Amino acid sequence: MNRRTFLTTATTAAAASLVTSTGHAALAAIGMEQAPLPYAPEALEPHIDAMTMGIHHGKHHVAYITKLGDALKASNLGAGNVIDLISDLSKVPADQKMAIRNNGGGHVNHTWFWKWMAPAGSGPKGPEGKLGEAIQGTFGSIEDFKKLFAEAGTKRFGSGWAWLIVTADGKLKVTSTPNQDNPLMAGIVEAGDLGTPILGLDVWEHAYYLKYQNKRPDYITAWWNVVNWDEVARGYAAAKA
Ligand code: MN3
Repeated sequence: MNRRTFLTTATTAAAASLVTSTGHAALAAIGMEQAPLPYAPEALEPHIDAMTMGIHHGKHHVAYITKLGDALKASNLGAGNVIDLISDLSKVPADQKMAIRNNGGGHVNHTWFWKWMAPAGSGPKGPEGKLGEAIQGTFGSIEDFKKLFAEAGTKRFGSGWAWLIVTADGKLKVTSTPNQDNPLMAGIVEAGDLGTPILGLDVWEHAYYLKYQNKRPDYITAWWNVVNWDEVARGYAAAKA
């Protein structure tokens, strides 16, 4: 299996883990598991350090999954598509809504986040092809897009995410959400900021504090080196299809 095949397989597995049913003891009953990282925890060094990746994937993401499992059980909701569930929380009992919003968002956002990164130099250095053209057409230039996206991450007060989304009318937009909310969450996110995320950046302190401490802008600058532009282009093509 070559590297590209491996990454594609791992990405597919990561997507499938949102809906399939095997593995992880705590989740067997509700039909979810956590996919392994599609690269070694140290593979994103020096931009993202191995200890941060290990704790982030092995502790933080696992905690979201475990708590999501508890909340789904308490809701009498069985195995299903977590993305569909968090996109429309109306089926969730009131007393479990916040837990499913936070931990379902946490699980989905992190599943995406791992595949939106790849070792520096393993793929294109920036957006190419149709995605590159759309970014330039929308934001003026790649640099202008990166500046806007970085600002969305830097200005997000407290914990949250910066996003590049494809809106329902097929346009690109940079947005930001607090906590573990994401741009699919209708009724929670402002209507104009709803869309399909094709790139997202975790700006919770747990994503960068060990290496960057209070310097969130330095983390964001370094993070561009490990963006998996092939995966972002795949997401763009799928969202436009
Ligand atoms: Mn995180």
